[in-house]
Amino acid sequence: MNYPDHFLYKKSFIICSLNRYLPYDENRMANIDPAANQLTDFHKKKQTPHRSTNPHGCPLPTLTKSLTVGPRGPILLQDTNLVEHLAAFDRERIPERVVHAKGAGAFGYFEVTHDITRWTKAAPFEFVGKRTDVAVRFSTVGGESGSADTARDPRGFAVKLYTEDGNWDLVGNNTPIFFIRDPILFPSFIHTQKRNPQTHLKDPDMFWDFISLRPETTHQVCFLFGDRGTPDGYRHMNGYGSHTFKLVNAHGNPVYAKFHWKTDQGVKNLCPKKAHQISADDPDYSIHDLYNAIADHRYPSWSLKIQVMTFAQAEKFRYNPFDLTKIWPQAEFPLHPVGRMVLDRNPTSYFNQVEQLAFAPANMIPGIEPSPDKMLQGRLFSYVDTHRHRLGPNYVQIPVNCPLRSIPLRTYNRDGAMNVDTMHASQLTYRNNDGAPNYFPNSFSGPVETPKADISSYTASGQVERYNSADDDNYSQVTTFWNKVLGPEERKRLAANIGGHLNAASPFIRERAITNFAKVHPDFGKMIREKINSNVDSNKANL
Ligand code: HDE
Repeated sequence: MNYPDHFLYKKSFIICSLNRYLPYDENRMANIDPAANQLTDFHKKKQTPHRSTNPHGCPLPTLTKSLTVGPRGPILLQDTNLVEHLAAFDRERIPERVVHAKGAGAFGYFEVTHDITRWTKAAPFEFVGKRTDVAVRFSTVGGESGSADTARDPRGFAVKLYTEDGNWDLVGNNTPIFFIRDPILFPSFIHTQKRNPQTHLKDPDMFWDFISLRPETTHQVCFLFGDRGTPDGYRHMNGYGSHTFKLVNAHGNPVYAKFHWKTDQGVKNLCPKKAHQISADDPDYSIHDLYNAIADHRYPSWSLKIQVMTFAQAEKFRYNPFDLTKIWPQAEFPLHPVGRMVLDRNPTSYFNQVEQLAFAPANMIPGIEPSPDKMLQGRLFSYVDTHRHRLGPNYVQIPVNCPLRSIPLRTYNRDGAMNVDTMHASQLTYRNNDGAPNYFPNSFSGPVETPKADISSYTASGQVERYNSADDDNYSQVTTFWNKVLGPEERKRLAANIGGHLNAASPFIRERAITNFAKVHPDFGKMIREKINSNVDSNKANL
């Protein structure tokens, strides 16, 4: 039998959730790879098959024989079941996410463990012990939907909380900071992480050209090329809301805050060699690991903590507290415990519940508001825009995106492509608004306004201008990171990882990048240069 490579690999080895290599069949028999057993488990539950139907519910006489004139064809157009089958297949794929295309999803709940109502009136934090349903999607960023899970890349950490005041999406990463601080640079930045439009290859020149021309990327690059750049699956990494948000309490008093999800499994990373090996052996390692942990009832959890900054502190703070390339020092802004998120349910349809899962930083609820962070402001637009393109204008009616706890849901929006709000209403909360008027104001008990849900008022003033933030202190926090956070071995690994990658860029780009890293610390630049030189020497030795 001519198995594709992927099958051969599965037959011989599989990386089980315990992170050991075991022969595939042993894993199966020991039932420690529930993902691999999915079909067998289905078969055990369902001994007698259902009849198959076409999508309109009509029984199918055959699934293997087209309708032809004579045994050799041609095929009749009358074989509408064949036509329907091929047409559905032709349309199976939707556009993948332009970034974060590869990912894994799961469901569970968030539970409040500590009262934070002095800072926010947001529904999920109403009282200690309150539980809110969540949907989570973890992802890599740069690769396509078939790319390897263990690539060096930031990881997405997106959480949707289904609250009574609507869905709140905290769409973060596994890093507390980001590469850039002005959203106008995002498309260019992402282009440099993706493929060269002529060669369709990843291009180290593009990557390092941009990075070295925009030194505000330095801080995040040091996370990316450090140990945390290759986390061991999704369960062993922290998540961060990253931006500064505004929290508002029931009296309308605001503070600024940052969200941190701390993994209860402990942070665990893969060394570059192992990450590389796994990318060949099990490119879906992280999906596999998450699925099996949940199927085995080893439910992963994260503790939510927040940092809080008052408006008075923000005003006097020594740098821009809304700059996404910088952290807030925990010595000055300590972490306050809030609650715990547990993932205890796997998706039953990857496509419906994960591929079509749509997060948007704009989805905020009363008690949580945007700060002036320019990056966050840019994101408020971008996500809903991409969903309309990727999933269609009524993407919120896809059950996983529906604000299921916000009942009754009443909107003056109507119709549009794929509006299904009256179909099987038991699942959905729209139901054409039960016949309520579709205009406002009206005299017929149409849904009314909720002034209390409005954002807290604030003053904004300043000269309208395009401000250049390129040199807004790009190095001092990175220097602290190098001097105080990293130990000698971590520094060596960071410099070696950067040197190994930078080596592939053109010499003038390399020089510019080394000059930037040397501004963090002269040793840093020196160690990167040494790594590059050692690569050159070993290349010569290999000739
Ligand atoms: Fe995203 N980002 N992003 N991003 N992002 C998307 O939305 C965008 C940024 C993040 O599992 C896209 O639905 C802009 C920061 C995650 O479905 C897109 C900017 C952070 C996910 C988009 C940023 C993120 C996305 C692509 C700069 C961490 C995956 C598909 C202003 C704090 C969510 C989609 C999921 C996805 C735009 C920067 C996290 C194109 C314009 C900073 C976790 O809309």
